[in-house]
Amino acid sequence: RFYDKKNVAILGCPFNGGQARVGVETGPLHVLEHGLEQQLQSLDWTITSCKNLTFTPPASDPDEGKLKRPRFVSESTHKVASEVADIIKSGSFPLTIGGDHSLAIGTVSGVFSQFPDACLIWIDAHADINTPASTPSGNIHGCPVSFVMGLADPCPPQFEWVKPLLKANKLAYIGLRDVDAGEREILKKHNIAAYSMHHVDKFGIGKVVEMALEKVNPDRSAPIHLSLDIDALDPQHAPATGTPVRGGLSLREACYICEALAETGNLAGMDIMECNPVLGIDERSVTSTISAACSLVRCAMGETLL
Ligand code: 5AB
Ligand code: MN
Ligand code: MN
Ligand code: MN
Repeated sequence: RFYDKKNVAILGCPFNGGQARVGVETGPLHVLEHGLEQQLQSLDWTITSCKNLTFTPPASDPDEGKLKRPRFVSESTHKVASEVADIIKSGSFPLTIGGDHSLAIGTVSGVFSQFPDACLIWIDAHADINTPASTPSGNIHGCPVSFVMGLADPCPPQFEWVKPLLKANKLAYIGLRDVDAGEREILKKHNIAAYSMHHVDKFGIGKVVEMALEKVNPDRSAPIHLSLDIDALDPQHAPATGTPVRGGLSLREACYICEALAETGNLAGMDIMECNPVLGIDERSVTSTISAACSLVRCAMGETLL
């Protein structure tokens, strides 16, 4: 294990600067109000800290090329990176609750600064690997992977602190179904392991997880960081999110991924991102999204292992 016995530190990140829709910053509060702490405690985890960070937008934050709110995202994710690194140094498992997925610039930087040989499993409808040049929207939540791989060339000046710690052969995706043309090129060029919904249908989720682990963690000994975007789930199960795409993972398939990673005993960090309660059309759609997020965390933290 990569942390002291069943110690977890929860990092709430009420951050929305990586995209345009208000409400995603309320995700952490909803997840915690749903009882996640008690749920983890009943799985025998000790919560060593549960901190809510505060993020204050700078007075001035002009676009950098196409990128929107570059300073706000950079300063916020830098803070997250150092918090995550501190959590790991203190011997706890870092569980980060977003907030939008640009936060992963921070979580991945923090985890890989402590575990340079780690690998990254990215569960998402989207590849989030746009560069400052390829981004169609300028929203940085569509770019975090390219930043931590150092593909942003030139690196935007605000993000000079981000080190290229993630190598292409240490990254695997599951759940993709909305990948931009520029992203497709990048995935091909770097030969990145990418399992789309097509692969999930073709091989079944069990085989897909096995193939992903074989690619990024062939001897099964490296630490694993799991970054989970709730929009990986089909909108039927997680409607309250900013960029829903139909035809996604069933709740069981997503839970299975988390369980299989828990089963490796090598999880070293986890993100649960992009729940946006404000976008739920009614109370039920909010509750189902938040409760799905909590289920996925519990599965990754051992709930369904017998
Ligand atoms: B999410 C898109 N590829 O770059 C872009 O929700 C969508 O963190 C990004 O996965 C979605 O704007 C980012 C079109
Ligand atoms: Mn997504
Ligand atoms: Mn994402
Ligand atoms: Mn999204």
